[in-house]
Amino acid sequence: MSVKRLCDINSFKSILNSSKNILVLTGAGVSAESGIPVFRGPGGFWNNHNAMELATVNAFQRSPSLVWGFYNFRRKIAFNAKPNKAHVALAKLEKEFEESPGRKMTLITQNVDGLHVRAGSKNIIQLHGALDQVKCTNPNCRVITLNMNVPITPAFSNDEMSNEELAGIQFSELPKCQLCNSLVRPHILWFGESYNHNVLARCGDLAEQCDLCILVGTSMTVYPANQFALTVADSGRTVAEFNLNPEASKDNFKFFFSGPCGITLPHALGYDNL
Ligand code: BV8
Ligand code: ZN
Repeated sequence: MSVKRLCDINSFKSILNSSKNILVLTGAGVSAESGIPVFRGPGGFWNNHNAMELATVNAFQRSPSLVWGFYNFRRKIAFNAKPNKAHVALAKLEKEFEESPGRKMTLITQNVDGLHVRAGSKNIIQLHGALDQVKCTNPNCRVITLNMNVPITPAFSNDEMSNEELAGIQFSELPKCQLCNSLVRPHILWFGESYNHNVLARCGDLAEQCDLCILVGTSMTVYPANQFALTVADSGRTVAEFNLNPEASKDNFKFFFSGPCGITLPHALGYDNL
């Protein structure tokens, strides 16, 4: 890394305290200490499938029951997980900003586990959807509903089912829309699916307008979610990254705090007694 990286808390805190408009971007690493496997690395596999292969429209069209088996597994982990101190610290920071006139904090998360919402974050964009919501596949319906059922239907009650057994689950046993009885899918943005144009435009505006970007627990792999922090840094504004290691970090990110963000983030934000 050619540029010297600041990781001194006092310099960070003085920039934080003078910031009016903060954009926080989080990825799977912010939920790792809550027991949610990150996307890449060993956690990115389920039943010998790479998560990336299953998080696609083609996979769902090929075998909706196998993909529902994958999401049923992830829903169970997410719904039983608890927000960790990084989630709580970000919710606390947002509340502090809300209470000081003229200051704003917005959180964009790539995660679908819902832990930021459960920690109390309100000004949040769940860019890739949420595990606790399902969407009707009927193009004339497409209703999105909250669904916390674990298992998603009784057919998925055995956690040890093989890929073959999952693929063999009958269509009649898959989750259906309460309005039109069509098949529902996870309300998740899959690989190859386009973002809602307005949401993407809003995220771009937030990246253009913020005076500080706090980047937590992301490998910066997924496009275009990986562009927002680059927009901030490329325009000379401050990006402070919190990650286990500088694997995907950029030279023009002004701060890099290395280590588990459940420890480094509350400390940097001055919340040592969470
Ligand atoms: C789109 C829902 C067009 C699913 C997700 C080739 C090259 C480049 C790009 C592409 C390409 N081929 C295709 C693309 C585009 C593709 C893409 O980016 N693919 C990548 C993977 C190659 N993108 C898309 O398809 C997107 N759509 O591009 O449409 C378009 C574009 C613009 C405008 C209109 C249309 C849609 C992508 C949405 C995918 N859905 N989630 C689900 O969850 O089931 S993304 C998925 O990956 C997760 O949400 C996850 O959050 C996200 C990103 O990964 P990370 O969050 O970064 O997690 P990762 O495991 O990678 O890293 C964890 C990090 O945490 C590591 O850095 C680690 O060090 C750190 N960490 C771990 N523990 C800790 C920690 N840090 C701190 N503390 C810790 N304790
Ligand atoms: Zn419907």
